[in-house]
Amino acid sequence: MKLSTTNFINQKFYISLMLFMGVLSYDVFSQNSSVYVVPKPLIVNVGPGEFKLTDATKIIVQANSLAEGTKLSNFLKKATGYPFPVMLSADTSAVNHIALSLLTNTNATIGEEGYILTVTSNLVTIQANTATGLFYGWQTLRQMLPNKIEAKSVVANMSWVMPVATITDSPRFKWRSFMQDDSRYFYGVAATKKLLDLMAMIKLNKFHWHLVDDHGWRIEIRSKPKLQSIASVNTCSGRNSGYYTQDQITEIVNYAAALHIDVIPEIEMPGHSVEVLAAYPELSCTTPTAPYGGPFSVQCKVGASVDFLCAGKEATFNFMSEVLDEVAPLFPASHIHLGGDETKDFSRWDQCMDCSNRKITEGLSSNQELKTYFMNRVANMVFAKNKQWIGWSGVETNNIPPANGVLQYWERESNATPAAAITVKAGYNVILSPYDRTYFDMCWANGQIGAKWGPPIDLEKAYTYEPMPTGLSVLEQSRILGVEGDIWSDLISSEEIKEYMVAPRIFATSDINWATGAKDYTDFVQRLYSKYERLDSLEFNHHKPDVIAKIFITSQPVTVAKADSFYSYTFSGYSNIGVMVTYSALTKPSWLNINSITGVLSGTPSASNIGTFPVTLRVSDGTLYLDQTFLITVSGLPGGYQLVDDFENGDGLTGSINDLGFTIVSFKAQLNLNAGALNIANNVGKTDASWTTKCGGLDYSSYMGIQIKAKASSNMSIMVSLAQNKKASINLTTSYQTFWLPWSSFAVSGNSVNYIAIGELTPANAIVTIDQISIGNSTLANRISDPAFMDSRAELSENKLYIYPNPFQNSIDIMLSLLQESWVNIEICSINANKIISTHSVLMPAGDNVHSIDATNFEAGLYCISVTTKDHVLVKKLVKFE
Ligand code: TNX
Repeated sequence: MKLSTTNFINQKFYISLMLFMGVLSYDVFSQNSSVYVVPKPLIVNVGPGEFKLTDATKIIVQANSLAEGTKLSNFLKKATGYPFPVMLSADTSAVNHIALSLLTNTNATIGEEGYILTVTSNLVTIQANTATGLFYGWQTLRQMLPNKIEAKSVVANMSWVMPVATITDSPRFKWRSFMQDDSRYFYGVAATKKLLDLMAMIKLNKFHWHLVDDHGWRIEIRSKPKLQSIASVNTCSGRNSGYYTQDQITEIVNYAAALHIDVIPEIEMPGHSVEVLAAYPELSCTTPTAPYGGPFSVQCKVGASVDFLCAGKEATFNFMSEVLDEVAPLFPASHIHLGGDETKDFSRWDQCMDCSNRKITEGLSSNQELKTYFMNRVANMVFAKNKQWIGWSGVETNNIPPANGVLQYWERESNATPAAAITVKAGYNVILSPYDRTYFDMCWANGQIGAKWGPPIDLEKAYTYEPMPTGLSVLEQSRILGVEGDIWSDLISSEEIKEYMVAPRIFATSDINWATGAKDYTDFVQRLYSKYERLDSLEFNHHKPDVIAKIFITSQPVTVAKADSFYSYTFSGYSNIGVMVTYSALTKPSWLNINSITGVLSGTPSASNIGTFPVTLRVSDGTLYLDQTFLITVSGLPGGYQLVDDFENGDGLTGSINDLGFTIVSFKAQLNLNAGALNIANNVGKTDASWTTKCGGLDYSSYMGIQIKAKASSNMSIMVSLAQNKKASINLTTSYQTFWLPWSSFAVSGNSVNYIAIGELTPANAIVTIDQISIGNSTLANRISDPAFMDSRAELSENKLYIYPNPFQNSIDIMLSLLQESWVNIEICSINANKIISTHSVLMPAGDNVHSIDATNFEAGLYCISVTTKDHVLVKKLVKFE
């Protein structure tokens, strides 16, 4: 499959000439993928535009995607504070939602774990063959949102946007594994879950749990109490005691399952087992003077003990059988790891009477054959539980694992790769974890903390590992199951150090396992930078890039703003040496402000700001800086109709309409900008007319204000009608006159700014319909059917637009009649919350249409519904939800 990355966003990154601590560094790179996702997705097509999460965004699911939709909702809620209701629906036509669905016809390209993620400006869809695919789809979605989406509590003033994109993705390897060694240092439930969380974000799917070794037994075996009371206790300096109860194991296994991670327990044998002998010395070899050795103790020092489980005694196999009887049911995964490594010094078996007898009775000629016998017997116990087993290299003979085991090669790459080729050619499955590439307990660099028996593993060394031997057939290649990253804990004495060794090298494990195509370290590093901030949000300690200090820009600019609406975008940068950075703008439009601490860009462009402007932002740590230039396009209304309800002045309708004792059941208004002055951009104040709703004078009992401010020389007419034969008197005032206008339309013309207010509705409880307000000679009806005012698209025919019922309850029905097929946008704003809460884009045929909007999650209050074709706001109505 071909990897193609297309980037439509015109964007360049520059690292300026930097003088730092006497080191001159010049580094220029350009972004080659504007989605910073690890692991790299297969096919990415980006932009233009963005999708924005709002407090009205819904998650649409069917029964079989409900679980993933709920997880996504819970994830997104944390940082945004939005509700993200999960709705069971087959109808995915409404906008402003994220729809998760399982494909009804299997898509072979994406396979069992892949997904197709489509982000448009008004909806997001994730499709997959399986729930796992949906899960990985939202892991990608998650990484396309601002880094702060990982925050554990609500982050204010954020614009939660992701770039418009289509991503088709599936993994290269199916065994994408990470190992944690709990024996040498016991991490406990919370730390283990934290690692699983990180693994899931980067699509690792096997958690290999090294639970037992010389330094501690960490899984409760109820039939073997001394494993708990003796083998799990390690009081040596730098080590600790503890074990996972079976309930905790189940808790973690279930937690992992929700993250689509299988947990593979490792029960080491026959070496690396001295902690078992400390508890049950009778399982050790005979000595020249006794039936078994000891006393043994749970080990302190690094390195394997020479004392193994005795291969001659039946008690050893009974012990293993009883242990596996308890272990196997706790782990639903298909495999159990049986260790089998590092039994180089067989001196104990050599001197053991029981082992000698075993060799004689079984016709075994070497200790290696005795070990094979040992592994065969235990492997058969595993098979009896319908599971496969895995062994570390060292367990095999001539590259062939005993008892059809999966062989995990840990030798250095130069040995492991050719050995793996032999094993797979012989028909066996292999997992690769060469210590010089994947053992993340190795130091990052010489002189730093960590193991030194292999080479330092920096990020590049971790990332550039290519596991596939050359010259294999497709079938043989499929037996290379995948790569494992390993965190051994021999030299680790805290969770913090573990995390530092793990991150971000674990991202290399992820990319190697998932990404197809040529490795590109620069691209990997670029994708990785934004993950440092995520690790910070996840409070996951990490190693920082091992280069001279640099500033990185980690945000994905969104470059479209809309006139008259609030624009907010978080510009984020990162200093790799942890120095605090500040933000500034070198060039920017005047309406845009930047917060120097948070990097939030915000402002409200007016119609006069329509156009495209370069914005150059600078992130700086005081010494170094990095500039990023991008273009912001302010798109406006193309002229024609505009009704501006800016809900300013305290939005007097909020909560007060009830106090007034009546309900506006519908409101249609249209401003006819005089034919010669349709170009908004050319007009002072940028709207030829505007209206605001407010309770003037704050005296609700006597005055409800709808103020209309019109440009000089405008003609206005206001028609007011009352429903249900109610009576009302309407007081219209201008700045220079007062008119009483019962039951009729009223026209005013003037040569100065006119203010008209409607007030004093009597009696209380009258239901009023303010049917139409127009400025100019046209009425709504003739304007919308007049092609001269409209573009070539169909528009509303007649003023047939009804919103009912009102007050609405669980749904709002919008009825409108079109002259011909047209896209119609419906925007619902909450007057109480003073913001747009939901938008719908619907392609409607000519004729009468009814569009229903689910309002079950709306809170009681007043809403404004505007109906737009193209960019023309045709009508706004006030409706009420009880
Ligand atoms: C090798 S290779 C081990 C572990 C140690 C690790 C330390 C292999 C299967 N075992 O027992 O913890 O090195 O780096």
